[in-house]
Amino acid sequence: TSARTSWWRQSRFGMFIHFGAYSNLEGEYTRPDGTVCRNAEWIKRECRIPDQEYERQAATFNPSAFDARAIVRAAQDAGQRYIVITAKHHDGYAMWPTRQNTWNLRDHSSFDQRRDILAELKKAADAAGIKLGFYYSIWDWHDPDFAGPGTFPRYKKRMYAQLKELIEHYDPALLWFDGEWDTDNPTNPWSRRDGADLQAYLHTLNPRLIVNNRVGKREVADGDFGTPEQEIPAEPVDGQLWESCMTLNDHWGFAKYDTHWKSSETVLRNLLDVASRGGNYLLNVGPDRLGRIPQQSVDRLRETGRWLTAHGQG
Ligand code: FUL
Repeated sequence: TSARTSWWRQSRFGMFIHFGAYSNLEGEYTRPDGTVCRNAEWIKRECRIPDQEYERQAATFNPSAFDARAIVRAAQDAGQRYIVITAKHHDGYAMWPTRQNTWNLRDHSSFDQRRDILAELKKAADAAGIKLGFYYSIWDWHDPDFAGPGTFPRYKKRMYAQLKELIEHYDPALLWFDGEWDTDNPTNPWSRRDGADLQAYLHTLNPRLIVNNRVGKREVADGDFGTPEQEIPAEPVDGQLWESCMTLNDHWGFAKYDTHWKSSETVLRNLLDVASRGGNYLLNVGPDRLGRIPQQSVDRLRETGRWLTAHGQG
């Protein structure tokens, strides 16, 4: 209903954070023969990194410089009112201490075992009056039950359990699903019906939860809002709420070689363009392997916020 989505509609500007085990590679994988393959959050698949090798590198992941308060401050400086962070991307690696497997930041890393970055972010966001949401990939490259013959129900059960953990432990205001499609992944068993069932289930856990349309098949009836990616649509589709998500350079996850930054003028123009058409703008940052938002991103966020404040929009 409109009361449920009211905070989100009024927010207009949010921060997307792509951070996961892939960040540890910082966009580059050196093959055994010495050649280098580049990618960001898709590096496992696009560079065909063998499972064991990807697991080995993830075990060294130690984002010791992750600073939730600094991240929230950067969002606040930009005039952003909500944050959506990848709790689990396609590589299946959970960024919280899930009890459903050991493929997570607590059990499979070199990170301080007492720390929980989602809890830290929740605390910092609450203190600043910023809403927190989680990105969660339905598609999972790591869990053998995702694509195993007849094993999808088992996967789905674990996925439900993980989402219950997220909702009960961190009380997110929003869930941002992804990986529901079957173009890159023809064997993706996710159906329209799965989407509707999941959405209903989530609302039994928290009736106020806002959910994007990738929970189903990106149809107008799916979730609460449409999710155009790297583009600003001219018109909303059938009056559906929408949020345009965009990178600040050319990648979602950290890629050390990517210096193709948008100017703060471009960011601002996009934001005003989106807002004038009634949408939300979800602008991405990709922390490095230590958990730090690149300075180029921080600078652009600050410049955008400065303009908004100077013009009474901050
Ligand atoms: C896409 C994903 O495949 C990308 O890695 C990224 O997360 C983007 C926001 O959504 O579907």
